[in-house]
Amino acid sequence: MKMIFRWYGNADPIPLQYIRQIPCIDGVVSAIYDVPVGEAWSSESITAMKRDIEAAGLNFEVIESVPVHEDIKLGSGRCDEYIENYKTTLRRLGKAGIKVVCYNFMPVFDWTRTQLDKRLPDGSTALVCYNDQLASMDPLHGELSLPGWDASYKKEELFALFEAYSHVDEEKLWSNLGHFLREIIPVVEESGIKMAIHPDDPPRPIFGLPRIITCEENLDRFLKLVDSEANGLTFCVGSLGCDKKNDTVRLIRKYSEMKRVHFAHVRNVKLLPDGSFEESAHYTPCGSIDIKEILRALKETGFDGYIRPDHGRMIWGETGKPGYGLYDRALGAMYMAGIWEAL
Ligand code: DNO
Repeated sequence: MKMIFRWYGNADPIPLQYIRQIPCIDGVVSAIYDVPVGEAWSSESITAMKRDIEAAGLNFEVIESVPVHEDIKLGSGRCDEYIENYKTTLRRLGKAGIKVVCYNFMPVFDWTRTQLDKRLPDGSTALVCYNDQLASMDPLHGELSLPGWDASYKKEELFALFEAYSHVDEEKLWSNLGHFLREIIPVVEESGIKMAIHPDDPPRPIFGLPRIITCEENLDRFLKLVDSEANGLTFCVGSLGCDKKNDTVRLIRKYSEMKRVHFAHVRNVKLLPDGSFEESAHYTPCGSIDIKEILRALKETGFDGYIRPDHGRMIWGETGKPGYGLYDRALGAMYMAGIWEAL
């Protein structure tokens, strides 16, 4: 297992040197952020990022994310061209020594919360998702943009996207995902990369848009779309775990045994009776997920992929990108490294 830490490139307020000082960290997971979604990343940008990261004494083997253009998810517009660009990026990443690429197939919105700075009883702040608030949010008329997303849209673009998705139901989304995978998996097999899809967060349709990477049945279906080890998962414990029907400990054991988990995002969430959730500290007693059992499942199945602490709370007066401060994620990483060592 290699413990890595998400870093948002040179614009990230957290310097690589600070990340290097967390004892258990092997490397960072990052992305090229200044290329419009759909265009290919240049070899120069990839190499430059790798050079900066390695100069700080860290490894760079995982990308999160190469975003998938909406035309690919919709199967329309410039879909074919964007798939070709995606393949070009993958080939370049393979040449630069990248081993795992995380991506998602969520229509329009990546992770969604109703509040980014909910004060918890201990004075820290965390990301939360309350169902009643989510039900009353209207992305077409109200304000909705969350820091951390790889893309945000102008109002006119949003209207056009919602209109386009009104013709795409879950089955159509499955078929577009299948087409995308059949195109890219042979390329990554040659490039030595493993693809790792991120589950939908939260794992249910939102704002009337379809979401399919949500539960065991669908993860099984996903893995069969292209039955290759290179077609794998980012097992995001917090995303899948915010639906109480997903038994994350059993599922991570199952998919890790199948050698289809290449990257694990580990965080804890506190589930509320109506299906709402609050993100909590990684420490098992703080949330609803047994983090030590998650790590045990990985350990016992010989997991040799990458793990990163996922969203942290804001603690000790830190300000910054919600979910992506230094302190609480560092605590989470060390907590997990401690469990791993003890196991
Ligand atoms: C949230 C992240 C996601 C993830 C993408 C992967 O904090 O886990 O934004 O990076 O869904 O494409």
